[in-house]
Amino acid sequence: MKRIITFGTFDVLHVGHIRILERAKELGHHLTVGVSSDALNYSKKSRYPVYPQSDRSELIASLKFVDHVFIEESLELKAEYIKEHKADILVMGDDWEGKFDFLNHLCEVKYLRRTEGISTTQLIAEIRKYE
Ligand code: C2G
Repeated sequence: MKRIITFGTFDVLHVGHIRILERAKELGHHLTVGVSSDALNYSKKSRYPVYPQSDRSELIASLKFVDHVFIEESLELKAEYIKEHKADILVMGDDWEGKFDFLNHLCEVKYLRRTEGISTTQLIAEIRKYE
């Protein structure tokens, strides 16, 4: 029984988000997702996500391959979250390649390939064209 944990903002949900969560779940039996808080996003990017954290976590929790969702309050708490949720594998997108290898004494750390050609930033730009 392998427990997987992964993290993300998942703003303006799209197929890249769905695919990485589905592939993360295929690595084990139970998938926990840390959805980053609005405050964490603001501190990193100086803007709030389009969808508030309550909507983002509700959308992620509704996916059939997601078993549990919690709010990620800080990027620095990964070790605590891994222990709290008893994760055997940490999954991150390959844009984070190598960045979380220091956690491999706690669990296996895997980076999965991102879906090319789609991103929340691109979608927002596309939608703006219709204004
Ligand atoms: N993703 C993907 N393909 C895309 C876009 C995103 O596979 N085209 C993946 C990312 O690699 C990530 C997840 O979808 O694993 C969520 O993406 P973001 O919302 O951009 O997450 P991010 O802001 O990188 O997470 O602790 C990490 C933080 O929560 C930040």
